[in-house]
Amino acid sequence: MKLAKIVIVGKDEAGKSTLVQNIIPGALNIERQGRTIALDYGNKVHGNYKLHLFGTPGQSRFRIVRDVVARGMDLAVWVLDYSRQFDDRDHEILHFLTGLDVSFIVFANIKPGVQKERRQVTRLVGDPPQLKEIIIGSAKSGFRVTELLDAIVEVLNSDGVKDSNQKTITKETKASG
Ligand SMILES: Nc1nc2c(ncn2[C@@H]2O[C@H](COP(=O)(O)OP(=O)(O)O)[C@@H](O)[C@H]2O)c(=O)[nH]1
Ligand SMILES: [Mg+2]
Repeated sequence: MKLAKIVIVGKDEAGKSTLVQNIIPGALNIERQGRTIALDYGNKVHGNYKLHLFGTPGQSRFRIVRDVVARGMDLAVWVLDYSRQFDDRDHEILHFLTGLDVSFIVFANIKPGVQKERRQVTRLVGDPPQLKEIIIGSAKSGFRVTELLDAIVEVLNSDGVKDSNQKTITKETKASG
């Protein structure tokens, strides 16, 4: 079993904490009045990985927390609520993600009344090399959350994540499950 650190980013109210709770019911959430101020944390075994999921705060004044939590991550999941304007905070996140040598997956969260189209996501975020997958789903209902976990494991396997003793990087083909 390999370990992976997955960091969930996105602006406030995108659905990051909801997603972590959906994947790991009862996951730790450090919040104040509903706002994540430090992090969400939970772990889950999926495929050949134990995934350690860290949700980060979305408000820009807590950006430092995100940057610290993100250190050493193996993969990022960007929860994007595109029922709202793609604004400066989204551009900041895009800039953050494309400035790193780490793969990311966009989880486009369905909120009511949104046209959920993949090409709308690529219109917003472009097609940077780090972007490996776009999953359109719902953090709240759990729609396509299993597909998100499958995609996480698939990207980790194709990136070749360091195993627990760090250093060794193994490129390997997708394992079953
Ligand atoms: N309808 C709907 N609402 C959602 C969904 N995901 C999150 N929400 C709501 O959006 C709000 C913000 O969610 P939260 O997980 O706290 O966002 P965070 O700030 O990114 O952690 C909450 O009221 C959630 O119930 C979803 O998939 N569908
Ligand atoms: Mg939160």
